[in-house]
Amino acid sequence: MRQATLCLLIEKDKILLAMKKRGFGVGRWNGAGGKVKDGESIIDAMIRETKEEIGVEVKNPEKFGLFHFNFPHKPEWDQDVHLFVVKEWDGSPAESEEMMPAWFYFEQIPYEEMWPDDKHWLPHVLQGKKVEASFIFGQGDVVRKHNIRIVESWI
Ligand code: 8OG
Repeated sequence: MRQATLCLLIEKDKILLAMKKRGFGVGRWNGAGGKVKDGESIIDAMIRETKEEIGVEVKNPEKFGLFHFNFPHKPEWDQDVHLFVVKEWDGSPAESEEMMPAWFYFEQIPYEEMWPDDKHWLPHVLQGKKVEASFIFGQGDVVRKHNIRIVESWI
C-alpha cells in the first residue's frame, strides 16, 4: 500500500491548515504532507514535505494517527496516511507553489472545505487522542463507511 504523511501544527487553541493549490486534494484545507519516497523513512518524508510546502522545520513530531483510505472506484488512490502533530518548529509558515497556510481557531475549522473524513477524526486529535481509522470512499469523495479506534500508544 502506498504510504503518505500528514503534519498538523498546533499552537494552544489554533491549528495551521494550508490551502492545497494543485494536485491531489486541490482546493481543500489540509496539513502539509505527501507521498513517502522509496528508501525514505515516514518521519523523514513528513519533515521534508512540511519544509517544502509550508517552509517550517519540524521539531519533536508526535505520531497521532494512522489512516487507511480506500477508493473502490479508483484503487490507484488507495493509501495509508501517517499523521503527526507538531507543537514546536523553526521558521514561520509561508506560502509555497503547493500550499497557502493560515491559522484557524479550533472552533472555526473549515470542515466543509476539507477532506470529508476529517470531521470524523480531527476533533479526537484536538482533544489529544491518538487514532487509527479506515475510510471507504464512494464517487464524489463521499465517505461510505468508516471505523475509528482510539489508540493508547503505537507499537
Ligand atoms: O503527495 P500528495 O499531494 O498526493 O499527498 C496527499 C496529501 O493529502 C498527503 O498529505 C496525505 C493527505 N491526505 C490524503 N487523504 C486525506 C484525507 O482524507 N484527509 C486528510 N486530511 N488528508 C489526506 O491523501
